[in-house]
Amino acid sequence: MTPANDFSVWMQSIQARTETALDHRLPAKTIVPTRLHDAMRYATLGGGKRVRPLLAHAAGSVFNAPAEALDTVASAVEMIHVYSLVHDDLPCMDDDVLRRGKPTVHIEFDEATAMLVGDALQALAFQVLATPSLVSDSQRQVSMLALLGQASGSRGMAGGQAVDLDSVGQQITLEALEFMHIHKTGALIRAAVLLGAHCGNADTTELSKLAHYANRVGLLFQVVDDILDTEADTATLGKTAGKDEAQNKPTYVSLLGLSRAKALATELRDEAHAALVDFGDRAQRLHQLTDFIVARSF
Ligand code: GRG
Repeated sequence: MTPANDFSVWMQSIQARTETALDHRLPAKTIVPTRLHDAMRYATLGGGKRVRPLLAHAAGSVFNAPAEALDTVASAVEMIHVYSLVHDDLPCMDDDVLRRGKPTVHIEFDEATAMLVGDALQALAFQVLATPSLVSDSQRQVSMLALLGQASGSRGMAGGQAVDLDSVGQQITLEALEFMHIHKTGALIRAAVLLGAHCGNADTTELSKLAHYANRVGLLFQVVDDILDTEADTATLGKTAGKDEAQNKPTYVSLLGLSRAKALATELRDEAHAALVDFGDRAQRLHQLTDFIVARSF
């Protein structure tokens, strides 16, 4: 099997097991309140690239982490991600009607339900991460809960979203744009990598090397996202294309232009690969995933 085929098989297997892991951890839609549970499942299942679960599994593979623990942390991070998408799509934020190729939750259900879907997914993520004996050292598990809390809250994703909302129509510097994305998109990507590594009992030196890798990949993900928003079409993206420009949002493309944004993506990709050098072949999946994040078309 060529390396590209091997990666594709691995990626599909992680995406499939993530779907199953999420399915098992979400309440059945027959359980009261049935409409809320139906909407949580609608938002979470059957779509998305599952980049954060893939990162958690790839980081775990560096340390031979048990697959069941990785399914648990991957599910928790994906639930936070889905909650952020559902809230981001609400009329009071990005006001979008299409996500993962289907109507957004507030269109398919209603706004109040979409609010509650986000709230409930966020709570469930922490409940899932608190699974008894997820890792052998309970103190480590407490650190993992704190890590996800920090990544999701006002010093992480929610804070980045606040800066994003404030920046609409503003001229901002490249440093301010980077601050926004390190928080809005990067914090959860970093959490996915570190939680995966924690499942394999990574030590503090290893965690800090992976944090450096994850910081580069988080920004890389966003630069590529900005490029795709200008270059790809709505059908391919499964969400409305060209929204950043339409909403007058500062992006890497609006600040740097397309060709410098592409050059920045190449630079960040190279830095991400370099950050993995001490892990040798054990980081093969992380290397492959980094290249996938650059080459993705949606
Ligand atoms: C509402 C607290 C709160 C936060 C929202 C992450 C976020 C903050 C909003 C999402 C809006 C957006 C388009 C962000 C840019 C990068 C990004 C996170 C894209 C969506 O992630 P993908 O491409 O989506 O991994 P899939 O559907 O593949 O999971």
